[in-house]
Amino acid sequence: MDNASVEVLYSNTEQVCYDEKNRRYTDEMYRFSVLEAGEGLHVKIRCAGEKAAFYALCEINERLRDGPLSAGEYVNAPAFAVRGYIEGFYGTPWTHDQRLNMMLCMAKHRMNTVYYAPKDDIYHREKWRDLYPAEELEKLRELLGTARSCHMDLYWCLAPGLSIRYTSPADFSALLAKYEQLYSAGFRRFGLLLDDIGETLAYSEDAEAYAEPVNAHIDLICRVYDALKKKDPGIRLTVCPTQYNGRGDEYYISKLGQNIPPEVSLFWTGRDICSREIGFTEALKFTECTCHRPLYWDNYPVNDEAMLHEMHLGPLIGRDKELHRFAGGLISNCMQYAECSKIPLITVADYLWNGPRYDPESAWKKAVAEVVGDQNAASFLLFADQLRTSCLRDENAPELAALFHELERACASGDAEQIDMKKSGYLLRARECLLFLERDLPICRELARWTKKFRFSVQITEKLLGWICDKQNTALKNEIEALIEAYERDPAVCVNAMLFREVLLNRFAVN
Ligand code: LTM
Repeated sequence: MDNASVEVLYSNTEQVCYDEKNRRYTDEMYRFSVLEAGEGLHVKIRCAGEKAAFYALCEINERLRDGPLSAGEYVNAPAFAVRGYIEGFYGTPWTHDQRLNMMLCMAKHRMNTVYYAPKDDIYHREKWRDLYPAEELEKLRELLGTARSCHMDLYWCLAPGLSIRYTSPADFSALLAKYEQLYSAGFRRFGLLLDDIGETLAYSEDAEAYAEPVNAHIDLICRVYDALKKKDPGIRLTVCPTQYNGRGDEYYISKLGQNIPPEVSLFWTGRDICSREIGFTEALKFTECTCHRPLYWDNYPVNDEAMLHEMHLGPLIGRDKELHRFAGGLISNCMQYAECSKIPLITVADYLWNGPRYDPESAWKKAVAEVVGDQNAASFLLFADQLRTSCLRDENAPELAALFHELERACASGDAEQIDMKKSGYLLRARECLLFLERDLPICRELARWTKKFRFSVQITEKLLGWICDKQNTALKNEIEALIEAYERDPAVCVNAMLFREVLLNRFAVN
């Protein structure tokens, strides 16, 4: 902000404000007045503390991207109290720099929570008993420092469930020693993750002592929480249960929830592992049965395991606008592709800040512009349009489908100018996009597999655009069919070949 003066007044000695709209106390609410618009801008921020002042500045910056600030009063507070992401996927963990960079980016979008839980960090899961070597610990310490400086709560998580003996005093000591190591590095927020482990107790001593896994899990959670609380009453603990999706009234999750302290947070992925929709009635059922508000571990945009051929670039959709009233928070599980994850994550941040006013498509366009740059956004959107397939939706490439429709119409009416305009407009953007994707940038490197498929898709589209107005050309039709077959052999998910086939089968034809 050039020629601007910003004044911050911390107005509440209790460090919290009452947010009428969401009916809760929060230290994240702020007001600011813009006293002079245009040149010589003067902004006065009033809030409870530094975190809210930081959020006010983030909003001011974002508004300035769209043009000058209008004079007036602005008041804002987040919908969800807990807003964040988790590095909780299978696959190559992010690098240290990617982690730092992601945290700064998401803090700017007013997320406030990060979970460190990469399944393939061996010290997190496979070798959970081993302490971090000094160099690794130092990186986690630095991560924590950055989290503090940008007002993020960083949770460090341990996943001992693959091999722990619940009855073993040695294993319990190893578990505490690991938390102790991270406590000494400054961590005060922890996770105990029991997802993706066997559904029966593997050791006979455990089976004898506990009879069923849920009893072992309750006992472990209570012992860990007690020990950590004794060390420091200020610590926080989040648990991921073994049954982490469903209706919320099942035996395991009800018993677990009812028998662990209410202040321990409980992760829940919704009806499914990757839930297409998350509604507030399900959240209510979960709360009623477990005595905990669900802390959603939202498996979007993650694309590991069975989803590894998909690239999830679309915006978050299918989450109830009022979910914040019934949930403890929402934590979005990311892709191993850090740069690409930013696009959907920015839309998640928008939803979490203001669910009732969230508009997926406009949030998405802004996110794309931020990540790839304003000058590349229009052409990149054409590619991103083809990378929407995920657990959230089956429909893909609505923009391309619309183009086929428009061209059919233009050909039917013999409007040569329209035909030319449509074709050349699309192909120009596609070529611009391919030029961008060839650049040596982190996001382009991450997208390489999908770029290859997109190049193919553009080639088929170009031929189809010719064929729509030249349907007697059977040689061209055969050529396109052969190309579609080859296209389908590449497992990377881009436009569904069905769309191309529908054009060839005249499903878009105008009668
Ligand atoms: O969702 C949970 C709680 N656990 C795992 C994640 O680590 C994994 O990334 C996702 C998506 O495959 N599915 C899981 O079950």
